[in-house]
Amino acid sequence: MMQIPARPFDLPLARDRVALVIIDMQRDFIELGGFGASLGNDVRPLQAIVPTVARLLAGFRTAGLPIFHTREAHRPDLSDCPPAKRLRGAPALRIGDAGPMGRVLIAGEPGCEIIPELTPLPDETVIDKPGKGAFYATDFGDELAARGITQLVCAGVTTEVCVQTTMREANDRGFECLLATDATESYFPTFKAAAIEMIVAQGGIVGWATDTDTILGAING
Ligand code: C5J
Repeated sequence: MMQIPARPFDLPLARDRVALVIIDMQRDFIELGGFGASLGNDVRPLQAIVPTVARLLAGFRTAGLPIFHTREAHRPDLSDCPPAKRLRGAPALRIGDAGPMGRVLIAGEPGCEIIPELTPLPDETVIDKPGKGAFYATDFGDELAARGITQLVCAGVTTEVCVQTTMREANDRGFECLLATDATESYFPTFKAAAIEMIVAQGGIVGWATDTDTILGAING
C-alpha cells in the first residue's frame, strides 16, 4: 500500500488497483486555433501544465502502472453530438466545423489528437468520449473492471468540466479518485480552485487532492 498525503486526509493507493487517467489533453483544448480558443479562452494556462502532466505520465510508466487517456471526440457524422451541445452559444467554431486543425473535436482530425508531448504508448488505453464524463457512452468502466482497478489518479483539462465530471461519475461507481492538482487546469483560475474545494469538501465527497510530486514520491519511492 502506498500512503499518499492528500486532502482531506491521507489516501492509501494499492499498486494492483490504481490507474492514471489523463483527461482530454488534446490539441483542440490546448493549442491556438482549437475549440477552446474558439470559445474565447486563453489557452496559455493549459499549456503551462504540460510538463507536469508529462512528469506524472512518466512516473506511472516507470512504475509500470496502467494508464488511460481520454479524448472528447465525436463521430464524423455527429450522430453522437446532440444539437443541444453543438448549437450551444455562439463560438467562432462549432463542434464538427472545419478549423485550422481540421474538424473540431472529430475523431481522427489533427485537433482531436492528444498533444505530442503526451502521446499514448501502444499499451496505454485511449477512450474516446462524446460527453464530459469518461464513463458516459464509453467502455471505460468495463476496461477498468477488466483490470480490477478501483482507484484513479486524475489529471488533465479542464478541471471543473471534464475532469470533475469524470471524477463524479467514478465516485458514483465506487472508485476512489485522487486529483493531481498541478496536473490539471481550467481556463478560469477561480473555477479550478472552486472545483478542487468541491472535490475535497465534506470529508472528500467526490475524492482527494494532492500535488504531482507527492504522488510520484509514493509510486516511485
Ligand atoms: C470542455 C473539457 N471544457 N475537456 N471540455 O468543454 O473539459
